[in-house]
Amino acid sequence: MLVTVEDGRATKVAGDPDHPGTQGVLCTKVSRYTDRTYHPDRLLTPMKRVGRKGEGKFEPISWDEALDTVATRLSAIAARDPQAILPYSYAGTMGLVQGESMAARFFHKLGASLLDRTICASAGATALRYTYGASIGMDIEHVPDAKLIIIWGGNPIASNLHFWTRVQQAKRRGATLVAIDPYRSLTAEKCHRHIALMPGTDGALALAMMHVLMRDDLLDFEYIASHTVGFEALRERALAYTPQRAAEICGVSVDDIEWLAGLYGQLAVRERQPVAIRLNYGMQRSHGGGQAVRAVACLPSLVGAWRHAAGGLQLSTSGFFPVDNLALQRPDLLPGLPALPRTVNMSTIGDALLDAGDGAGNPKIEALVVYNSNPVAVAPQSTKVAEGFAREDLFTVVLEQFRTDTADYADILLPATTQLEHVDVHKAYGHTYFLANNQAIAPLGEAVPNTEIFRRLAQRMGFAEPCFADSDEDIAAQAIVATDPRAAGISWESLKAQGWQKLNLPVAPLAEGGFATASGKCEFYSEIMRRDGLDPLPDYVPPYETPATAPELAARYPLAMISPPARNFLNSSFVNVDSLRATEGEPHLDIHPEDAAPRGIASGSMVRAFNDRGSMLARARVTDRARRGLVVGLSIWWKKLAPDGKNANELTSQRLTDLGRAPVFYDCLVQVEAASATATP
Ligand SMILES: Nc1nc2c(c(=O)[nH]1)N[C@H]1C(S)=C(S)[C@@H](COP(=O)(O)OP(=O)(O)OC[C@H]3O[C@@H](n4cnc5c(=O)[nH]c(N)nc54)[C@H](O)[C@@H]3O)O[C@H]1N2
Ligand SMILES: Nc1nc2c(c(=O)[nH]1)N[C@H]1C(S)=C(S)[C@@H](COP(=O)(O)OP(=O)(O)OC[C@H]3O[C@@H](n4cnc5c(=O)[nH]c(N)nc54)[C@H](O)[C@@H]3O)O[C@H]1N2
Ligand SMILES: [Mo]
Repeated sequence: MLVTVEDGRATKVAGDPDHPGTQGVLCTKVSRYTDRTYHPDRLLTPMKRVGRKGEGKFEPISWDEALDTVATRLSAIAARDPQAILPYSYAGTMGLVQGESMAARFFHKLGASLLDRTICASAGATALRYTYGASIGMDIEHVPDAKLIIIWGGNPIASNLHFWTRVQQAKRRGATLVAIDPYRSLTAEKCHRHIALMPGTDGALALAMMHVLMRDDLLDFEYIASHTVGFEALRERALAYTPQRAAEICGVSVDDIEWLAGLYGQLAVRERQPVAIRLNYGMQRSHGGGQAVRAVACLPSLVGAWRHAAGGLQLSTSGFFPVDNLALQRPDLLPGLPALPRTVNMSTIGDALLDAGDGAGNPKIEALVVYNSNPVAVAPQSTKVAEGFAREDLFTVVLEQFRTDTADYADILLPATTQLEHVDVHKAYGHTYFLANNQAIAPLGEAVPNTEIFRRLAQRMGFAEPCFADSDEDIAAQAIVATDPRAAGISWESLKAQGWQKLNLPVAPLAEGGFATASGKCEFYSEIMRRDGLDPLPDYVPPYETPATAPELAARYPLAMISPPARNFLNSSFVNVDSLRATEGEPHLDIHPEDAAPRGIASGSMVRAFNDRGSMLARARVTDRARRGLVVGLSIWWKKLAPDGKNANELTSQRLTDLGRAPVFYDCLVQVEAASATATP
């Protein structure tokens, strides 16, 4: 991103036309980044709460008062049990410097509880680790040469624009595009074929595709023999998933499955053409999300798709980046090693805050320090999250740019800089370039970077290790493992001068195998999973909440609800930028005409979606974009900007995925009624 600065003020942001990954394009929301930075509601001084928790009444205080208050409270709690302190952070910035560097050092030295950062990607990352050994895959820069592109559980027009640009190039060159998505998203409607399965059933679909490939000998036997483990066992498993059986589970036609598997195998094996799968997050947000990713991840190895630069699969490229987490986060500072502090899962923060503790190794959480996250809006079952945050005996510190739903519960609010105002280094989302975030403007008001807040706190708490004096540039320089061949020629010095540098990777990284597993092969059968007490083969693990698995619940709440990201928001970021919120309008719920009619719901009317966990109001859009049995509420709205002060996470559950302990946002049964049928909220 290039920033134009005039008289110290950022006046324009634009994509860097020279960057091959993004080709000069910014997505809608980030192109409004200056509106966000200079937003009249920016938090510009430290504040202390003067109203009730959640009410949002604050008064400015000095940095000295704020830091003294925080240091005093944390020291007192740490003297009793540092594990009663919990950091909470995720995607506000995923920069290596402003994310988990100085913050991690601070909490490690303190001996605070560890946070299991599962809220987004851990189901799929765990599945890939078992299957490929790491989050690695094809380089999407070659996608324009693919002949078939399967967009599986992703909506790249909204959430991965730079990949979509390349998909369109491939389409112009004759590629077939397929979307696998319960919802006819902006992306699905532009694909040649859309397979609208029920949420959480992808594992069955992938196994039935394998069934067809095996039945019809559409297999790359040479690749399988040289670069995979467990083919015979996988064959036995897949043969149980006939297209007929999977069609019933997924709610799709047998023809959809036969057609897709046939085309995939025919192109890859018979015609030796590149076939690509972009696997995204949609399929990961149900009970069986981990195993679904594992099943899909086996497909390219069965047909030898990796042989081509434009073939294979990509979920994430993060495993390619040689990042020195030990230097950044300094886990060696933990007191009491080799024993570790307890770990708290961020995806069940509601229950964790409401847990009274047991006095023995599992204390009640007494202090919470939130940065880079808005859990009251984004974490599942948010009625519980808000109840936890409202605890009078909880001391809450929030580092923020804005007064979010979470900030409203803070005892102390600390103003953080935006990315125009600080230094950082980034891995990439879907491409393979390291990026430097150079500082463009001076911090606004009294805002300071996260790193500086933890540096100042460390000093007040008497943490004397030299790493607490590292500058942001020092930390940036420590982030990259200089000795790793993938980082040859890449250092902070060169990166900050050039802005971005591509990792040194083979053009088709898995063409000759070389997976990051212990065997060096793609593990259809995983001995490590067996040892971990898990099913060593991919399987279909049904959602928690379906008529088949929870018939009594489904009788009361017959509709499956998903709440994927809206195009103009970034999770809950940007929701408060008026121009972007105006484009999204208001919270909507898409519902199929045949589900709307019997409920007396007309397009444009207010509806209430509810289950035993909570409810939310939304404006109905009666549309066959949502398949029958499905409702879709694009997210993540700030609760306080919604008509009833609620969002989709009032309805989601705190249950976890089969692998990776991740949330199941899209495994959620609800009922919907016309809002007029209920009392006003
Ligand atoms: N504009 C925008 N871009 C973003 C974000 C954002 O909030 N806004 N968030 C960023 C982040 S943190 C992430 S993790 C990614 C997420 O972005 P994606 O990886 O695209 O994932 P989702 O948006 O969760 O879901 C994508 C699609 O999956 C579908 N889906 C839901 N359930 C299922 C299912 O069970 N199976 C299948 N096959 N499909 C399903 C949804 O209908 C949706 O159209 O996007 C990133 N990019
Ligand atoms: N229902 C439903 N819930 C979801 C999802 C979904 O699809 N549906 N998606 C899930 C996913 S994939 C993810 S990744 C999570 C994301 O959830 P979060 O990690 O909470 O991400 P955001 O909602 O973007 O909130 C980040 C906050 O960090 C702040 N911030 C940004 N930069 C900085 C900084 O430099 N310093 C500080 N101190 N603060 C900063 C922003 O102002 C913003 O309020 O939400 C999850 N929740
Ligand atoms: Mo995410």
